[in-house]
Amino acid sequence: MSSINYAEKIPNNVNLVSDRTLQRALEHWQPHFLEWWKTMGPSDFQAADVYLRTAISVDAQGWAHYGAVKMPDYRWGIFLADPLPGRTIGFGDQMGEPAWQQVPGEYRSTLRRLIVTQGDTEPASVEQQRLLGHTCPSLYDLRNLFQVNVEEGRHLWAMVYLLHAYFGRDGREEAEELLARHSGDADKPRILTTFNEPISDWLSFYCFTYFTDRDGKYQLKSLAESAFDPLSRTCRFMLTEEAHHMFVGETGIGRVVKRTLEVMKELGTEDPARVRAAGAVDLPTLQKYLNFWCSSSLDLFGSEISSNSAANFAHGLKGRPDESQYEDHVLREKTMALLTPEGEQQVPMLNALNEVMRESYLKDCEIGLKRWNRQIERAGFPFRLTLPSSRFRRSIGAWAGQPVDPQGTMLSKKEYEKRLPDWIPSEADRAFVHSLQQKVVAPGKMAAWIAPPERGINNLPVEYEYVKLH
Ligand code: BYC
Repeated sequence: MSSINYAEKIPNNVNLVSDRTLQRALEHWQPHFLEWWKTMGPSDFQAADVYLRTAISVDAQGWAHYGAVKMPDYRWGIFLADPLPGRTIGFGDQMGEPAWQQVPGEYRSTLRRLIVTQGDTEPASVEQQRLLGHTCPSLYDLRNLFQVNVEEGRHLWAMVYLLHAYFGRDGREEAEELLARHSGDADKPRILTTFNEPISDWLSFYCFTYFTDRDGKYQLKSLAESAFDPLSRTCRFMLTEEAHHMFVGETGIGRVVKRTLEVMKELGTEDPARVRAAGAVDLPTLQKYLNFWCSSSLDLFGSEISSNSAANFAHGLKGRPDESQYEDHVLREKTMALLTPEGEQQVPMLNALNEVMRESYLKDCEIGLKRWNRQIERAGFPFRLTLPSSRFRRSIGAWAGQPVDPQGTMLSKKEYEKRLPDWIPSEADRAFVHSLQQKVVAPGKMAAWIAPPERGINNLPVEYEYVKLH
């Protein structure tokens, strides 16, 4: 197991010191990153001491290090999972051949594009969340937000390392561009739509970490299968960090549900207006937020029928998550039935892989829903939260722009437009959720619309002062 060298300017476990040119290039990028962090990262709080975890090695126990850190001093660096000796390509037409330690010329631009797209999402999410600290529901949540933010910053480092180390001058230019595009910027937006949506309240933050970070899990898992071994190794390590982000989402929504149920029981009613008047998020509003972020994240898998996905798989660039669970790793003979607005089509399996991923993603999304619905059922209320159909409110693929309701039923355009505010947050819903957002920073105290977590971080009590504000 390789340990991480923190003595160097850029912490790393890739023996950066042995490649002076690369080291210098990355040291040149480092101040640009820090400048970006200061201007586009969390607004204020840069002088606060935050109880953060920092990786000290890349194995499962590597998270041992927790301590108070000022965010700009966080040791962002380059950590790759250890190489698997003799690793071979696990899928596609070159299956069984040795994995690549360098980028084959013919796949250079496609791989660069995949890495840039992945890399672009990481700083984008930090930008989307930059104002949330001002309305944190507790110090515990504030700390979790910042943990997520610094790790997204590190994920950017992971992709920038690959660009610098393997893509020469083009890669260095792309690394600069990753800091030049900004979430929601009219002239230079982030690449994928979801990462241009504002996250201006904590309910959106929990939904984003639940749904969008889970897309991250699926995309990283599929890139972890890549024949390009450095990409595979860096994604494998990123996945260990991703798990905490989804935890923040799942427990965040669970705590909102818990508080809402307490209020509903106290009042003895399900009436959304009365729940709102008592300062909690009514369940129909929560459902709208789930519909919004789930449907937005479903677009991140790309089109149902995609020649890009076919080529990426056949060439060994991007596999399916947990590729080894499947029997057929070449997929030249298989087809899949896909429902499009024109009816059912038999599509070569290679071209349907985005949909295969989207389906397994949706199954994974059900886990939280089951848990939250169990809470509601136990409290004795008939309401059930659901996931929208993967045909609802799509902007990419066969269902893009189709007037489909959250159950997946096709409507007339007029009917759809009329009913859309019943399915996703309206201006009034957003204004209501915003009105609940108030900064609570007394240790152990929570905003009134959310229940406390069941336990604190790293066995510390919930009352611990996770962020020292000075
Ligand atoms: N928005 O064949 P198609 C994360 C473009 S999240 C805008 O349908 P393909 C994170 C596409 O680029 C994970 N454009 O799809 C989470 C293509 O353009 P060109 C991020 C889109 O190529 C939380 C055209 O449409 N990781 O890590 O099979 C916090 C046709 O493409 C969109 C990755 O994205 C869209 N939603 O797949 C922090 C992995 N969808 O080529 C972080 C890397 C498609 O015609 N990227 N387009 O100009 C990929 O694997 C693929 O690029 C995609 C698209 C899955 C995104």
